[in-house]
Amino acid sequence: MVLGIKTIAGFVSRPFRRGQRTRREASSRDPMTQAEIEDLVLKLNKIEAVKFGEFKLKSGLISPVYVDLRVIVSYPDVLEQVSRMMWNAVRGCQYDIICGVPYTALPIATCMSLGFGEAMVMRRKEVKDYGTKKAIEGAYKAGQRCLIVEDLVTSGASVLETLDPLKAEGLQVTDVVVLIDREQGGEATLAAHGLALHAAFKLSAMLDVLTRHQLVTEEVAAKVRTFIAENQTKIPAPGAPAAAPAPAPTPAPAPAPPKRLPYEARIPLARNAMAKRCLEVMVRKQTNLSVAADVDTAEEMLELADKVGPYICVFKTHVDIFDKWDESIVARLTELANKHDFLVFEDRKFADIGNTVVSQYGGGIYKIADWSHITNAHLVPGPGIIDGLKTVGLPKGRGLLLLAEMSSKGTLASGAYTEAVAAAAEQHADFVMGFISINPAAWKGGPGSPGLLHMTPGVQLAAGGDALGQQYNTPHNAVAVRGSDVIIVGRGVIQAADPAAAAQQYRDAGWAAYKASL
Ligand code: S5P
Repeated sequence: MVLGIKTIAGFVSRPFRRGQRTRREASSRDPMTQAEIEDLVLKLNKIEAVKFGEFKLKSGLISPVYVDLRVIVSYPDVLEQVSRMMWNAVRGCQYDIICGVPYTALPIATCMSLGFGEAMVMRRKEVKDYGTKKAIEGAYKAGQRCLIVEDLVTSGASVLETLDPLKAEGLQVTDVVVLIDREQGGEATLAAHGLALHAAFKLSAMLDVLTRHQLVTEEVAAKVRTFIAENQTKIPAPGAPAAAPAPAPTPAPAPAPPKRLPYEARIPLARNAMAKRCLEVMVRKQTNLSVAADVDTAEEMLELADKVGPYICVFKTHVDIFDKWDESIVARLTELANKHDFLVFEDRKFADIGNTVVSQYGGGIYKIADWSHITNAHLVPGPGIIDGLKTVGLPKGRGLLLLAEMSSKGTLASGAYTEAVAAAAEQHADFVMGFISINPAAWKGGPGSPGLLHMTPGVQLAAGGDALGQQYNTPHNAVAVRGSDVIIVGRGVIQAADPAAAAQQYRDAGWAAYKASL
C-alpha cells in the first residue's frame, strides 16, 4: 500500500517539476517533440504493442499491422508517458471532465486524472438494467464539457459508442484525444459528429520512426501504407473507386449481448448507397421489420404491400412464385414503395458464375435490377458472382446481401464458409450492403463493420419450426441477443387473420429489441 502511494506521488510530481500546474493553464503544457514521439514508438515496439505480420481483424480483413495498447498497463513508465503525451495533445481544449472509452483507454484516463488533476467519469460497457444502473459513473453535472479519451482511432465507431451515453446525460462533448490515429477515416467520421480529433501521433509517423531505426523494412512499411490507403472508412465520393471498410482494432470475440451502435450512427459508416438508404428508412419510420410476401398471386402481393407498408422498412418478394409478372405490376409495387417509404428486396438467391448472373439479374422476364432495391446471393461460386452482379447493380445504386448463414436445419452455411462470406463483404462494401445471417454475435471474427446490415429470416413471436426444416427465433433473440438489424417475417404476418395488425406487432417487438440492445 505504502509503495503504491509512493509510486503515485512520484508520478504526480513529475509534470509539476516540468512547470505544469493544472490543465486549465493550457499554455503550460509541453509541446510534443519529435524526440518524445520517437522514444515512445521505440518503447511500444519493444513491448510488442505494435506488431507486423498478418493479423485477422474483427472485420475479417487481414492487416499487415496490429496495434494493441492493452499491454501498456504492465509497463508503468510507458503508461505514464502515453498519458502525458495525450494530455499534451489537447493543449488549448476546454473541458471539465474526462471519460475513457472502455477498456483499453480506462487506465490511460486514470493516469491523466492522477497525473494532472483531471476529474474523471466512467462509461459502463454493459448496462444491464436501464432502470437501476447508470450508463455513466462518477460525479458530473449536465452542461459540463467532457473530453473523450481513447487509445487509438480507426473508424471512430467505439468513440461514437461512448459519445451517445455522455450526450444522453447532458454532457457537452466536442473533443477526443487518442494516442494513435490509424488514418483510416476516423477523423472525418468524428468530425461529422461534431468531434475534433487530437492524436499524439499518426500511424504513418510511427512507421517512419520504425523504418528509420531499421525495425521495419521498407517493404513492410509500403505494405502497411497501401493497406491504410485501401481501407478507408470514409464514404467514397460518387464515382470514386471502391474501398474496403476499416478494421476494428482488436480481434476480440463479440460480446453477448452484442454492443450496438444506433442505426443513425451507422449511416455515415455505410459505404453502399442502399445500406445507407435502408438505415435512413429504419430511423425515419422507427422499424426494423421486413415482411416476406410469400403469397401466390401478384394481386395478393400488392394488397399485402399496401397493408403492411406503414410498418416495414423492407418488403421481400420471391417473384418466381407469383402467378404473373409484367410492367404494370412493377409500376404498382414501385408506387406502393414510394407511398409507404419502404425498399423492395427480391430474394433471388443468385448462385451462378459471374457471367450468368449478369443476365439473370439484369435481363429475362423479371429484369430484377430494374425494380428491386436489394437482392441477395450465395458465395458458393466464389467472388466472381459479386463482380458480375455489381456490374449490373452498382450503376443503378442497388445493394447486395450475401447469405452468410441460413435459418434452415442442417444448413451448410456455417464456420469457415460464414467467415469467408464476412471477409468478401468487407472487400466489396461498395456494393455489398450486408448479410442474411442468423447469429452474427457468435461469428468468430465479429459481426463485421457497422456499415454492413444483418437481415435475419426465421423469425416468429414464438420459437419453433415448420415440417420442412425452417427454424424460428423470437424478435428479441434475433435482434437483442444475436445481433441482427432487420427481422424478416413471412408466415407470422401473411398467415395472420389481420396482416396489418400482425406487422404492427412484429414492428413493435423488433424495435423494442433494438432499443433494449443499445
Ligand atoms: O436462411 C434463410 C434465408 C431466407 S432469405 N431462411 C429463410 O427463411 N429465408 C426466407 O425468409 C425464405 O425464403 C422466406 O421467404 C422467408 C421466411 O419465411 P417464414 O414464413 O418462414 O417467416
